[in-house]
Formats: sequence, structure tokens, C-alpha cells
Amino acid sequence: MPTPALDALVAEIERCRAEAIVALQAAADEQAVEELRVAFLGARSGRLKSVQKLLGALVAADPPAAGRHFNDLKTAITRALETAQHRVAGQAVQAQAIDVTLPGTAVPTGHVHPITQTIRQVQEIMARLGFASVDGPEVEDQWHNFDALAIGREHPARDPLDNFYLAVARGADPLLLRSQTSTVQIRVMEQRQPPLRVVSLGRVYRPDTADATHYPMFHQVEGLLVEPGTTMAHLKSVLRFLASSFLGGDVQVRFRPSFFPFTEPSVEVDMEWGGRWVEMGGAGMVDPAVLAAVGYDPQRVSGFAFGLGVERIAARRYGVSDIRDFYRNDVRFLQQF
Ligand code: FA5
Repeated sequence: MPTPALDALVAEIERCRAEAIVALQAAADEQAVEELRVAFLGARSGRLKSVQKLLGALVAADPPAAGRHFNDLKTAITRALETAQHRVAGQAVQAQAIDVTLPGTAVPTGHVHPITQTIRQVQEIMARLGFASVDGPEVEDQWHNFDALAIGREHPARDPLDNFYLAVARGADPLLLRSQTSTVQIRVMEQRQPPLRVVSLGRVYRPDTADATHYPMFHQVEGLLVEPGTTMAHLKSVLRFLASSFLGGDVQVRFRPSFFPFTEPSVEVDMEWGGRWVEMGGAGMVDPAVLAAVGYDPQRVSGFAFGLGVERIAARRYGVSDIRDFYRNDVRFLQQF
């Protein structure tokens, strides 16, 4: 039979429970929840402590019922507290994620390799002159790597010591890892008719001993333009535009007489930037015999072609003194670009 004292205690417990739950549900942040924890469950002066004191006076009258009500109250408030703590912690994380006014913190991420950056920049510069980017296979046949480029059967450029030939069935002409991107000139001319402006950037392979300016796998940028009336002056202007745009500032381009079987005349291309001349590649007017071999009329169109070493131009731009650094995979080096 409930006594008036027990009724009063139960009423106080229900009041306390209702107040605690309403307050905890309304608490806006972690600090408010913590203040409510102290106010209701605090060991010294929390509301539950006062209820416990009332309980002490009652145990003699109805110990089990009073104790049960008190325990229920404690469980209910503890649960409401945990729910509130969980809610405000989630809000804090969310607020952090979207608070655009907080100071920025650097997040370390991967980034594009300097050689790939260089390739993309060169493609973009050449696109401004109307040169479309094209690709060719890295495993080539001898026709595209040599024959179509007028590199005869006995030419020393075919030497097995200067190329990576791939093993093939007896009697067949071995394929090889292409030794120059000039292969792509032929592939494009076989498929398209002039006028033609293309640029091709990709890997080439030569069994060269690695040193500060050589690597057995490197990249070339190959440019080809075939249009009526093309001259060496156009070639020089395009190379100068490419070099000045890529390196920044005024770059001088110098031609030195040279020989490539597929261009006539042929030149070595040097560039002067920051007071130093550096050899960047080879170039020339596409040999009329090469134009004729792909079915073009050399009386009607002429063209120029050039092939530059991508590692060399990247090294020149970034002040890298040894191109092997591009391939050591040392993150401290690569992070600088
Ligand atoms: C050629 O490969 C010709 N195909 C270039 C060409 C294209 C001439 C179109 C005429 C018309 P060469 O072998 O010189 O030419 O190589 C061109 C450039 O590639 C060199 O000047 C150099 O910058 C780069 N190069 C050559 N060998 C290596 C190597 N082992 N490591 C890094 N770069 C290299």
C-alpha cells in the first residue's frame, strides 16, 4: 500500500526524470550536456543525490518499491545523457567538416609526375598552334621504326646493340621497342592526307648506359607538319614558340647541320636559355622520298618534323642536373614539382 511519503518521492522522481530528459534533448553542445550531467548525476550536489536523500528517509517504510523507482530514474537519465552526448559529438564532427571559415590545413596527396606534367604542358602549347596529339605503339615493327624512315637494311641504327629487339619465331622480322617517336610520323601519314599538324609524346627505348643525360627508357616529343609551302623558317618559329612557352622568357633556337635519313636537310636543335646552349633534339624537312613512300605528292606538299628529348627539356626548365633523378622514385625529389 503506497504511503504519502512514497507518493511524494515518486512524484519528485517523475519530475526529475521529465526535466532531465527535456533538458538533455534540448542541449545544444558538448558543454551544455556536461553541465546537465553534473546537475543531475553529479556525485556531490546533483539532483539524484537529493532524491537519494529522500529515499534514505523512506527505506524503512517501503524499501523495495522506493529503490526500484530510484534505480529506474537513474537508468533513464543515464540513457538520455548518453544519447545527448552521442548527438552533440556527431554535430561537432559535422560542423568541422563543413565549416569553411576554419583555417585550411594541408592534406598530403599524390600528384602528377614531373615528366607527365611536362608532356601535358607540351601538348597544350602545341595545341595552341593547331597540332593534334596522337599516339603510336611502343612495340613496333621494323617497317615503321626503320624502313619507312629510309633507314636502310645495313644502317648502323639497326644494330642489335642499339635496340631492344623482341624474340620472335624463326624467319620472321623481329619486333622491337621503338627507339624513336618518328615511327608515329609514318603511322599518321599512312592514314591521313595533308594538311597535317600532329604532335606525339611517348616512351622510347635504347640500350644506352644511364648517365646524367641518358636513360634506357626516355620520352620524346615528335612534331610533324605537312602543308603546301612549308619551310625551315616555319620549323624554327614553331620550335622557338614551343621553347619560349615551355621555359618562359625568350629562348633562342639554333640549328646545326646534321643527318637523319628521313629528313633533308637535317639539323640538330640547340636552345639557349639562361645563358647556356643545350642540345634538345633533331629536326629537318621531311625527305620527299618519305612523302612519296606514304603516297603524298612531294611536288604539292612539303613538311617538317622534329624530335626532342622530354627529360632534357624538363631538366632544363626545372634546373635538374641529372635526368636519372626523375626515375629514382625519391618522394623528396618528386614532391618539389
Ligand atoms: C631522333 O631520335 C630523331 N628521331 C629525331 C628527329 C625527329 C629528327 C624528326 C628529325 C626529324 P636523336 O637520336 O638525336 O634523334 O634523339 C633526339 C633526342 O632524344 C636527343 O637530342 C636527346 O634530347 C634525346 N635522347 C636521345 N637519347 C636519349 C637517352 N638515352 N636518354 C634521354 N634522352 C635521350
